[in-house]
Amino acid sequence: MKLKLYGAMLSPFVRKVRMILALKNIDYEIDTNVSPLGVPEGYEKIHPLKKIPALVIEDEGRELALADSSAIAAFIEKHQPSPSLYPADPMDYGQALWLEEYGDTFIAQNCTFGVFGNVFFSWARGETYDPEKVKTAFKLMEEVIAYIEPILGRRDWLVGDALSIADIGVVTHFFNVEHAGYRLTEADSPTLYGLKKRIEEHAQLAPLLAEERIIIQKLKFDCPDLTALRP
Ligand SMILES: N[C@@H](CCC(=O)N[C@@H](CS)C(=O)NCC(=O)O)C(=O)O
Repeated sequence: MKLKLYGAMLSPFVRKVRMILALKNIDYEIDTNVSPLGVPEGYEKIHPLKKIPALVIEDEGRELALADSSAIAAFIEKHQPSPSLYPADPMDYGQALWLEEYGDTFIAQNCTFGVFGNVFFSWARGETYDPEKVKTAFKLMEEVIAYIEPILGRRDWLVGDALSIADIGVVTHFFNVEHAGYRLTEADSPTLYGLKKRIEEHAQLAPLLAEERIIIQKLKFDCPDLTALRP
């Protein structure tokens, strides 16, 4: 089976898929020439909404173009169940799916788009970011922390006792906030900070983040320090 992933590596959703592929040690090709700044002609045949990521799967003469990180993640799990990123217990499974969705929607719209989207894409367009949008995003980040902290409690992972799609789907967004100029601190949330650190230092995931930092350096992105905008 041949897999080709489409999407720029700094996208939280592309990172989500790359982390899953790395954890399962699956080989794939990647076309990073597709981003919110522009997609190649004909990309709508792969992703009708022209978003990233998309995954094209070729297997014994069959071809499938899959759009949306959650559909891609579920496909990868079926394709290669081990190590499983979806809890076996039905209630844990439901909770993991919900937390993935919470990351894909509320956290993405508020934290990623309000901080990284605003700061990084303004820079890419030669414009100045809107600090008010960053402040609003940071207020909403407090809501996220308040919701996530009791779920995580004193455990290592959000659901059950192993790294799951829930951890990846939630934490991916905090790497975008960091790329844009704010690194989550222990004072923000000791437990979420700990979870992010476990992912950041994970032997199979750390190289992906290192690769992203090199991309940022190569782009010569003038990363601001957003600390003063925190409430
Ligand atoms: N729910 C989708 C979200 C994908 C998404 O919004 N991707 C962003 C980049 S991070 C995008 O392509 N934005 C361009 C657009 O909305 O036109 C997923 O999980 O794949």
